[in-house]
Amino acid sequence: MRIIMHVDLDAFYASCEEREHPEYKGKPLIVGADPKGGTGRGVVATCNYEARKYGVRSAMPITRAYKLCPNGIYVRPNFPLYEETSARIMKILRKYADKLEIAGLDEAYLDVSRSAGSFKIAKEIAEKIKKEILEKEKLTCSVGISVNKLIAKMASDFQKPGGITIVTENEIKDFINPLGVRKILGVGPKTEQKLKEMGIETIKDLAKLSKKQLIEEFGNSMGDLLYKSARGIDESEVIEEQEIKSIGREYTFEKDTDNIDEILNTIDKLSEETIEDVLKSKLFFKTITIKLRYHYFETHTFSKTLDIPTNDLETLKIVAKELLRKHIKDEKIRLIGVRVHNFSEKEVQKSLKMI
Ligand code: DCP
Ligand code: MG
Repeated sequence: MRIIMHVDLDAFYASCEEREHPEYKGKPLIVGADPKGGTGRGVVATCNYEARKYGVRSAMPITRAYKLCPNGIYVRPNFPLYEETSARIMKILRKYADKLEIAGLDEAYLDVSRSAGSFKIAKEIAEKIKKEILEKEKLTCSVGISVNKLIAKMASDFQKPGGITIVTENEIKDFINPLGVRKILGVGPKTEQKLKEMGIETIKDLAKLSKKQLIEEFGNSMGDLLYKSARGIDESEVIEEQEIKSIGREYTFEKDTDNIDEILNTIDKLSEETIEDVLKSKLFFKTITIKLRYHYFETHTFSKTLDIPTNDLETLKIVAKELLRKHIKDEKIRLIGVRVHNFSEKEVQKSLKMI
């Protein structure tokens, strides 16, 4: 039997901010765009549990949050802080796992089948993890423990903040039946809406549909996912990522800018730094992605995949700038990023190089 743990930090960005600014504690705190007295653009990234009492939620327009909670503290996200904190937390988690899969800045799956051997020991490990993260990082997390990733993730969400939820094989059905279909990883607002129109709201409802029906309605891969998930089945492994997935650089402007020369020069600089790392890694990339974050905190990424792998600086600069010119809106930019991925180890003959 497998024993899989999902660890998810509570109100992650907001908790990092509270730790750095103890004066925020106990007050509703919203991390995201500037509400500008109710006229701001952009969305809530996250908020602490005090703010959630007012109905504020992740991804909600900041104007709506401001209506719900005008007296809250509103701060812009400090991504370097969250990234550094996350990296230290993942290091802690790694010690306890046979295999660790980092699923986001604030969440990871741990395969503890061998090191725990039983749910009882797995719970003790979860308690140790919570204690160590609290002592070292002053942050709380919630943990789900079950026989696969799907149920472990649902379980970590079940008693937030701070809970440890164990769902054994025999308990899976009762645990998932009353949950909304949206709790299934991979089910977004569109699938949720479509299911709702079919009269399906809970996982119990979903389990009544045949595999054939689901595949007809949602296609092979989503149909199969829905069919298996409704039965608590998930065979996917916890996957350690050792190899480099992407290389890139980001820059936050001192002052938000719409000066196109300044933006293009920055892309050149970021491209140069990126290529330095690419050359060190001896890798060749096929895909180039730029990231644009506007002053109101909306973030977009745009990519282009080349026909052949390269490590060429000029190619990177040209494609990155072409992507920028094609997609930039007439708004001030807060952050810009250049990233390359889709690596291979072989270069194709130089004479074939093309964009
Ligand atoms: N996040 C975001 N936009 C979203 C959802 C999340 O920017 N729509 C960011 C902010 C969160 C972090 O990702 O702090 C982790 O996401 P979670 O969904 O785990 O949310 P939280 O950790 O904030 O809260 P919870 O206590 O519910 O886990
Ligand atoms: Mg979280």
